[in-house]
Amino acid sequence: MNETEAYEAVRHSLKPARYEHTRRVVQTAEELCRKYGGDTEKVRKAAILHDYAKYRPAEEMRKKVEEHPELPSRLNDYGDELLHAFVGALFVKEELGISDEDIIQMIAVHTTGRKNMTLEEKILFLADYIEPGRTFSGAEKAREAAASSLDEGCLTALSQTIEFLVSKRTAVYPDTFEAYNDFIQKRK
Ligand code: DGI
Ligand code: FE
Ligand code: FE
Ligand code: FE
Repeated sequence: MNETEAYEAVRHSLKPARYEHTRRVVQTAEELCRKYGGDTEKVRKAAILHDYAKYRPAEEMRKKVEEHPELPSRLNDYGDELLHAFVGALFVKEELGISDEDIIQMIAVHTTGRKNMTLEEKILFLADYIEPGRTFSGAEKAREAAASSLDEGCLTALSQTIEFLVSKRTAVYPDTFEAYNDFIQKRK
């Protein structure tokens, strides 16, 4: 599947505003690749497809988690927002025939992050958080951090996400904490 076909697939799956978000994530991820390296072609493809499952019914995604032993069953205990990333990674494999594991993993961890993220995973995770359409308080702080360090950008995004979830009394997925701890412990 080439980029044009990938864009077509998401254009039909996403609302117009979400499609525009996707285009900005691709642009931002490409800029981060230029600055910090990484496989631009893979990052672009993952960025195009990253929110592919955003509008799938939560019930369908929860069922998918139950049916698939390769997806951790605890995913169903953390609210529906997480599912589009992990289940979306499975859908792009099954429905769009994407077979590149690096691309699939980038999509799977784009919402939560994880311990030992690859360069490309960090870039997509951060691009999703700082694309120019993100106007929430904190996005600008993450942009500033990202200007001098990819890891500091990710750490800022992770810590603000955790603060946000805690302020809403929402459960935090363990991978999000593990990603946060990992960046803190590797901080120079
Ligand atoms: O899909 P997007 O809106 O572009 O962005 P995203 O994939 O980063 O999803 C953001 C949502 O995910 C937001 O509502 C917060 C939620 N989220 C992020 N990390 C966690 C989380 N929700 C839970 N329960 N636990 C997390 O660790
Ligand atoms: Fe997302
Ligand atoms: Fe399957
Ligand atoms: Fe997104």
